[in-house]
Amino acid sequence: MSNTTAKYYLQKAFDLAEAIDPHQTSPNPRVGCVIVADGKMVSMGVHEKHGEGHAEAQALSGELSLEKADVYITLEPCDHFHGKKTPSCTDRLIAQRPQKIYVDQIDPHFQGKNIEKIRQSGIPVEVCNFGFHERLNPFFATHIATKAPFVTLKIAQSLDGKITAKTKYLTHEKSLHRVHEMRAQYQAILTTTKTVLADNPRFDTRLPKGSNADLIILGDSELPKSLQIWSVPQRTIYRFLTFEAFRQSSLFSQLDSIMTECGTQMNTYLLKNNLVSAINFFIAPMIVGDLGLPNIETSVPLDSFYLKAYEKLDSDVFMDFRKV
Ligand code: AOF
Ligand code: ZN
Repeated sequence: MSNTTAKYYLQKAFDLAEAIDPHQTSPNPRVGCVIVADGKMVSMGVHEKHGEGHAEAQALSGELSLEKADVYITLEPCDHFHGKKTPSCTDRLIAQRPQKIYVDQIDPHFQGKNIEKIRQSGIPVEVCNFGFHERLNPFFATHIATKAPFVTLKIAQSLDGKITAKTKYLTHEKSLHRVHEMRAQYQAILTTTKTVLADNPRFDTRLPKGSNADLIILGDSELPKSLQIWSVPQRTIYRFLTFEAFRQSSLFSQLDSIMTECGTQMNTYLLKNNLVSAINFFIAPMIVGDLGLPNIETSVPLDSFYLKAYEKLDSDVFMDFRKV
């Protein structure tokens, strides 16, 4: 089997998983699986919801003979562990004996030991490392490795680095839409009482499909019930006095992903204290001058970040910087 064929079918498995809202599977990763026999895709499966069937289990349901079939999965199959909610995919694959299994990446939970177990049973397994799993689940990978969430500093600013202006929004419709897509991907949004009082935002996901992230508010100011944040359904609001208090809480280690919607001071604090995994800039073609507040208030070298992607969003520019 050529590398190109493995990539083609793992891409199919990736496409299935990419269509799933990460909120639904969280804290589990998004995983896709396709089964191929005689050069045809005979079955596919995807992990749709935390606690429910895994991608392999979905693809293997029904009367499928695997004798001449290859199985492609974006992640190493799972095995038993304390508190696990579904049966072991490793045992199921061993019982159904496919011809060969292609896995994109190992699961940091299991570190390749399930792949060894399958190989020991006589079924060949190839680990391809095309990066599909990481693209599907950057938060899962960071959270498992560090027990801390993946924090994205979101900054919408003018060309001269100002985050406020006379208008309510600096950036344009496509950027605002992208921010709503981001809100559906993260488990929580981090903000401050200062930002909530200044902007009266909702911090919800205004998309036909997509759930609301929970909201973490730092600061001690009172937040009157008339503010819009209180009228958003189906999300929890947590309050902490400081970031340090939040960091010490059990919530911090449970969350796999946070995006920020903060002002100058908190942006500076998070960057200076090395608490950020990514910085997403939305840059509007506007010079605000001394009519606005700066994105960050001190000099912070960004040597440990690289530019992962950039994109033109109408007349705005989006830049995604990631920690090396
Ligand atoms: C897979 N296929 O589709 C997913 C996997 O509590 P459970 O039974 O849902 O198991 C959760 C663990 O299984 C999760 O932490 C991760 O290591 C793995 N996820 N594995 O074989 C899947 N979603
Ligand atoms: Zn599984």
